[in-house]
Amino acid sequence: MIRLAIQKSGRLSEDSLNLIRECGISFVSSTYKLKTEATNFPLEILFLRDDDIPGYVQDGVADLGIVGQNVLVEAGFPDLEVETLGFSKCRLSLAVLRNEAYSSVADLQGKNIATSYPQILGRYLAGQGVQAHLHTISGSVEIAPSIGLAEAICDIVSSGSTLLGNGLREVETVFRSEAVLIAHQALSAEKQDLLAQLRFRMQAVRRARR
Ligand code: PRT
Ligand code: ZN
Repeated sequence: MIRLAIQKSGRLSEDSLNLIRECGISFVSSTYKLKTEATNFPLEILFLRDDDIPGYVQDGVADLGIVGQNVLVEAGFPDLEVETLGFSKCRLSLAVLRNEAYSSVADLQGKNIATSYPQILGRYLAGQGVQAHLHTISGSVEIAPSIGLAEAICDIVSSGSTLLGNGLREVETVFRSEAVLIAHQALSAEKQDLLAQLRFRMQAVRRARR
């Protein structure tokens, strides 16, 4: 039996469940249950908050997980990735108020930047030789400039309409992300074999979708 952690409810949930089903794996899921067992494959599914998934897989509490690369890299475990899954594509971008003058990332020197991704952003800015004050907030990051908390933000963007709606302009792409399959690094031989079977089926699903 191999244990897979997926997001309980959020942007990754439906696509994660669909992928497992398209792999030919059947299970019953209910909104109240935090785990379920597949009926035709030795798989147990755990439903968790996405932020908890990398740590659980790193520790081996879960053998496998499905999570966004943004959350995986921010958590500090990029090496757990074994397969890109092609859904939940988005980018982590820097944005400033629409009317703010901006010509390059050097303009952020000494500025306050609100973000939920201090690790990824910190590395990016260091690579650009820019020193800024990072304010870590866990949600509603887009409101920070209009209430005077920060001159810029760094947050997840997909369509761009949230930035637009908050009077913000996207100025730099810091990181590109999609959902990935992650695996514990010391799986038993039996679990490695189950992982290989799952990856084979996931790759077939992706080829069939194209
Ligand atoms: O409750 P839990 O902690 O499990 O969920 P969550 O609220 O932390 O995450 P959730 O469900 O919002 O997102 C899960 C993952 O989906 C993220 O980690 C990304 O990998 C991916 N993803 C893809 C997105 C988006 N697109 C996205 N648009 N995550 C968040 N957003 C948000 C963004 O933060 C911003 O507020 O949507 C807004 C921007 O969207 P646009 O379309 O207006 O640009
Ligand atoms: Zn989360």
